[in-house]
Amino acid sequence: MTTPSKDNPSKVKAQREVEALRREILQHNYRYYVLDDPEIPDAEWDRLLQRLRELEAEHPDLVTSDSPTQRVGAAPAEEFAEVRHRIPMLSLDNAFADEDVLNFDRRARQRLGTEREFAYSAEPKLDGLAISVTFEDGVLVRAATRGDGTTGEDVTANVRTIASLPLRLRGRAPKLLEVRGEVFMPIAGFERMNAEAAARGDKVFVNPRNAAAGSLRQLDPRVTATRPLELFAYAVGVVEGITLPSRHSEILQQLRDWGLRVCPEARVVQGVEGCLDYYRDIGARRARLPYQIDGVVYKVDDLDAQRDLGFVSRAPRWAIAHKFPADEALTVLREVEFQVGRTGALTPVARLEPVFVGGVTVSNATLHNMDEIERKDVHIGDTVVVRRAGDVIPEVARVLPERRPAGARVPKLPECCPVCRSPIERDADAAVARCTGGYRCSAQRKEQLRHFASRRALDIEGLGEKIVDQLVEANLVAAPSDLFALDATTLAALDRMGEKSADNLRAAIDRARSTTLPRFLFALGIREVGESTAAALARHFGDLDALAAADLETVQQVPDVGPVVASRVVEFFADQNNRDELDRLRKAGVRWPAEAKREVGEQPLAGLTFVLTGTLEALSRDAAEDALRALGAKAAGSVSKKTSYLVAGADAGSKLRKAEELGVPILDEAALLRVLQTKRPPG
Ligand code: I6G
Repeated sequence: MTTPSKDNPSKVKAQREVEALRREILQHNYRYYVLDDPEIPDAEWDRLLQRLRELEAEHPDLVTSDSPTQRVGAAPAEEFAEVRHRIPMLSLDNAFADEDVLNFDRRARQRLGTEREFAYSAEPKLDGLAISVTFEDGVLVRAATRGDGTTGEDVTANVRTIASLPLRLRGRAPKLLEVRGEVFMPIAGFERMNAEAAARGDKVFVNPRNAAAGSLRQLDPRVTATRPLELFAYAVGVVEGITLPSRHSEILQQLRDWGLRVCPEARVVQGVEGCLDYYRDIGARRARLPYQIDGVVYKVDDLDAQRDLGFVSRAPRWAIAHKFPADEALTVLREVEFQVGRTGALTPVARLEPVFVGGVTVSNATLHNMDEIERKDVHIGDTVVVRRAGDVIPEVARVLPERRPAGARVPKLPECCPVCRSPIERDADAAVARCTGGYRCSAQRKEQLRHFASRRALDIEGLGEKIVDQLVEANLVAAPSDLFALDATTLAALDRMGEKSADNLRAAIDRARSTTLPRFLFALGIREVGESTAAALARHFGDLDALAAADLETVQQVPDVGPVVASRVVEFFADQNNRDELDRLRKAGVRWPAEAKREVGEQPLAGLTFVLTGTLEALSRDAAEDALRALGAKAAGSVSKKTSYLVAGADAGSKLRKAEELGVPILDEAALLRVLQTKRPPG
């Protein structure tokens, strides 16, 4: 709020009127958008806004960023800045059948040792885009897309144009509030917008979700402002300066009181039967809802129970998305082609007569493997059922043999790799066919490079699919070690690469030189060695040379490593090509701190639970949590009496206060680093 200028009575009067108008408009927006109970006609609302515009034009110094006149303020951007989410934006596990929901509920109650049924907060899962919106002292300051869950794009200027989203919260607002929700385009708005675009001869969007995504990624917020976007809030992220209620449903009510829209279908239901009834009810009304949804979400309503349940991998144990059955459509299978993956596995891909299914046009679908082709009795020329569920890759669900034309052919596995012409081998026990070309096959090289650079491996930001294709096709990169020799000039000469992006990619490659042994092992792409096996191998052997020298028996001593995985590991290090590549990577300067070798099963931090909050300087929160877990600790998301230590980085907020209240010992970043280096509990 601006400070009144005491010596100018007309200014003081104008300021009072401006503030009164803003309060009034905020309250009318709340009545209109949140309560769906407008108090005044639209024309009267327009008059209030017009009056505010006039006053602000007369007194430009009274304009504030949260004024309802300032929705389309910013000039077109050149690109979206990155925003790191202080709390990662996770995803939800999916349930496709009632049984999956029953299992979810049973597991959760077992974990908490309770027979009593949970109250669940249930709401539709909108088919839109996840968004994070931050309010400081009640004023909207930032909006970011989910991105990869850790880093999203700053779309503040565009999100500000969503008319129903308040630029200032109603009532007493916390110091800091991050709201999470879904941006979507209601069906009516989507149809109107597409009809107008078609009448102008412009491109139309294929479905409301794509339309919402395209609108949110507009560089010019004036364009976004013309798009009928909406936002439903469904959770909070970072919160400081307020104690939240103890149930999720109460948080939703608090969000409404602040003036945010929450899905009007949100309900509290009792137990798993209540969830399934809710699913059936929403399913029956799905086609009449004014927005597209692809399922419903259930969350354990009690936040203490949520905290105790925690997370598994990257999804909460206290919530699940119950999806509606996939959309299906009929089309004709024109051809079957084979794609080569990172380990040489050939995946048959159906080339289809394009068909509109689940809101998009599908012309390719997976057939998984040769056994599936046989089991489903697929013939080229068949009429097939294509199924698409949400973002999942479309698949050929079944064929209609009664419609099979004369001359339909059974797809044949090629005798040699369609990319490098090396012979094909079929795994003895499995349905998988593989190209034996290894690094000689450019398809395998491309996939291997993508894996090497991926976020959970060496995390080379900017090394996208198209760039990898070009690097391999131009023979600039044959193996991961070649990446480190690329200079910015070479990179800048690639398609879709400006000088700035080339510099950024060069810098990302440089940063990737310093990694950890678990990440490096995972990045090598050894068959059957996923992230957790890589971490177990690193823990057990301590360094790469010891692992490389180990025999089958020794590798099998690693917890959870059986004979198949062990033989893959031993084969990998026995291969001279792999050894040479490891030497080249070392020569290129790729380094990792030595993992202290620990005895089998030794977990020096076992039984301890750490909570990390605030910003860390030396390492990301993800990396710190991984490192703590590798030593046997639990990394939890919220502070409770069960927390052993809170690690507080810069700008730590409510968790720090809660830890102080509960007497939980607090560590700074230096103390955390000591724990990780000495591999001993603090103190
Ligand atoms: O992707 C989501 C859609 C809807 C969600 C979600 C949701 O609640 C209604 N809630 C959470 C906690 C997450 N994703 C991670």
